[in-house]
Amino acid sequence: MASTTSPTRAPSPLGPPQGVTAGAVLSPLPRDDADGDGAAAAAADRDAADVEDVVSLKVSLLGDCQIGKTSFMVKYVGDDDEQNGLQMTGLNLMDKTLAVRGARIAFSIWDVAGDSQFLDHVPIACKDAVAILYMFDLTSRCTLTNIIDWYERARKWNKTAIPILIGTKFDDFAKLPLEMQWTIVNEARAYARAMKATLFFSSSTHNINVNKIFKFITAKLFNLPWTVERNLTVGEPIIDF
Ligand SMILES: Nc1nc2c(ncn2[C@@H]2O[C@H](COP(=O)(O)OP(=O)(O)OP(=O)(O)O)[C@@H](O)[C@H]2O)c(=O)[nH]1
Ligand SMILES: [Mg+2]
Repeated sequence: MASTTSPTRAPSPLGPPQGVTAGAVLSPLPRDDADGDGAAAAAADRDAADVEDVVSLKVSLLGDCQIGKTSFMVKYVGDDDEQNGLQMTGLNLMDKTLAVRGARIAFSIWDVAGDSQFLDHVPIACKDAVAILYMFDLTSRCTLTNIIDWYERARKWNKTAIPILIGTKFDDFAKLPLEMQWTIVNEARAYARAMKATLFFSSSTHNINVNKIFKFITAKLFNLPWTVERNLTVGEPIIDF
């Protein structure tokens, strides 16, 4: 997966993922994630108006307060471009456009603040999402327990999105005694199984498994021959499915 755009007018070599139409969710960004490459950014600007070339994929982030949702989104998208985000009380939106095998994909990421006063945003954030990221803080067990509530809230509005369970702050978690980690690993795996979700431990601070999660979503949606490696070693960032 490249992070620069490769404009194409031919039908997407990927074909649309199930239930997703090109440009269906949000307009593409005025610029892409070109790692600071000015030429690539300019190219992205030129064809930004060409919505048909872009497959929009909406992804929602849910979970308790202060578990690291916004940090995760900002780590993935980058915070150096103020144009690619939209902020409302309790709801943040960021877009990131990338090229996959000659097609352009625009991830539209909807981050709902965890406080209960913002629960009204859950329906709009979940409708039409292709993936829902259920997030909890690995160092706070109650945030994992509360995942079940987030799951039920989201499923009311969207039963087809790919469910992903994400344990955040792996950097802090890795400092805990191994027995304590072991307990949380087992509990998180049980939740993931119950939700039929893929489980990832991540750290935005240390950039662990952030890009990989979006790569996983892309590969799964488009049936790309990229698979994640399972990692069940306690003390390491777990990936289970
Ligand atoms: N150690 C560590 N801290 C993190 C990580 N990600 C986020 N944090 C910290 O966790 C706190 C909350 O992060 P946010 O991203 O604001 O959490 P949120 O889930 O968006 O919170 P709400 O918007 O209130 O729902 C901040 O102090 C972050 O710096 C991480 O990977 N490791
Ligand atoms: Mg937030």
